[in-house]
Amino acid sequence: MKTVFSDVQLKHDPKHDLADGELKDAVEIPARAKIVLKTIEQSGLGEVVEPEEFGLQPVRRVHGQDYLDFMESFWGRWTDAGRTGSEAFPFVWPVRTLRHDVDVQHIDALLGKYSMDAGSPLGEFTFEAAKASANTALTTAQLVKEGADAAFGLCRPPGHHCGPDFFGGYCFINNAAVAAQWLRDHGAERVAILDVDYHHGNGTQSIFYNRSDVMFLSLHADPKDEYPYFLGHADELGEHAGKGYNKNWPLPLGTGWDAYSEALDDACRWLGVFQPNYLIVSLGLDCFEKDPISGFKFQSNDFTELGKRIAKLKMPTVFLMEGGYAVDDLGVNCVNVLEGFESLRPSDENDRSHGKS
Ligand code: Q9C
Ligand code: ZN
Repeated sequence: MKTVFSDVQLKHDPKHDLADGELKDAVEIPARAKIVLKTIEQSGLGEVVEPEEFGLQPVRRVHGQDYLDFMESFWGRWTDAGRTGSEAFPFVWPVRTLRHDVDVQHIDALLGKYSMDAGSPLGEFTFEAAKASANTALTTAQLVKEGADAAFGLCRPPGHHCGPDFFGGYCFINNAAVAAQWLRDHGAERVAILDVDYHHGNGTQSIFYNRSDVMFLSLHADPKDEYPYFLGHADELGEHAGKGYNKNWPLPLGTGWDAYSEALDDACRWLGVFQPNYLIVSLGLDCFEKDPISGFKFQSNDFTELGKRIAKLKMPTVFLMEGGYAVDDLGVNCVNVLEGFESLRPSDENDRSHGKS
């Protein structure tokens, strides 16, 4: 299968990560994408192609114009405000009892208004890289729409924590949501998103929570014990038209492949009933036992099994990278998923465009 990636995605290069009461070294770094790219190039998976430019129109289908305007204008405002730091961290939010109706203009107020946490540094090139990452997701979806059985978008920065009008969890544009909406806008009746990142995909869930045309299924560390804490619980089943089209499998810290695969089988049954035209996999690789910020116990081989299980669904599949921070092993773990998939679905035999020109 093809991989989509652009070097522009490397321009988001955060230095710090506010975690555990300390300013630590950032973990969502360009080296993640570089090692995945290198391992893919050394594998027999297939060509790496550059994303096409889709512009902001498909992104606007998911994110509010005011949020996108803020992201676009952020660095200018930051430097105009005399800030010299190379990256910004929000630190005040309009929580209960504070006003949402005030038209805030101060840079620190705007940072709080449009974010969910203080752990996602925003730098000069962050939004440029996020737009390139969204183009990668869209190009990957387009390859599958045009007949590829599957394709891999090496998205980075990731997307699944980012909501309609806020960034957070290292995410600035929700790549999976943008790709799902684009497939809907280009003729697909039903799209499913299977989120296998270690963290709950709160942004993606929220974007589609009231809708029956995009199903969201997520397996992740129980938010009782893990970020993002405030969403991702088992009783979140969708609302209004979306009731019954959202499902979470919160799993205990320490979960390994055996328990995980039972939940995954359940998720696959949901997908079998929904019968989406396309499956988008939010492919986090942070369930790995050596992930520095996570608490699951996947071995590298388990990622191969994950790929095989997804292949058995027999659905046109758009893989989009999300998290995963054990940089040294990230390439192998990612390629294991994709090769596991291809071991049951060789891409040359399954291309749905065969016979077409
Ligand atoms: N002490 C993704 O995997 N920070 N985002 C955790 C740990 C948030 C992860 C702090 C982790 C977000 C896409
Ligand atoms: Zn994650």
